[in-house]
Amino acid sequence: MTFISFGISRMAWMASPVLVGLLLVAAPQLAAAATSEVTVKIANFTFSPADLTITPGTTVTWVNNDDIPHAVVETEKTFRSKALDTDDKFSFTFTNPGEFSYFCSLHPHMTGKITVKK
Ligand SMILES: [Cu+2]
Repeated sequence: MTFISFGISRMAWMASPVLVGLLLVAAPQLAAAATSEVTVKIANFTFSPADLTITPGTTVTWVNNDDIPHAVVETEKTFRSKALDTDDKFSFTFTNPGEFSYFCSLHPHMTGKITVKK
């Protein structure tokens, strides 16, 4: 009995620095992810801002302020909205670094870019 409880407490003692280390590594990233939200307006057939740089974990929300429908489609189909009517929104959370070019599938001359930098 004494031997078993000694074994468990020793395991817990060995594991705790690892757990604390994991929390220290994970906590700042969770906090950053929770606070990063950016809006891209769609108005007058233009994405605004059309060129946006963010960090991983950021959620971008597109809002259609025009009186006609628009859609947001990434060139390599990383994300794709349905047709957005007036005041409709579409959100995508970027987890990986990279450049993401997108356009409106209804008006392909409307283009924008999201750059995700570490
Ligand atoms: Cu459009």
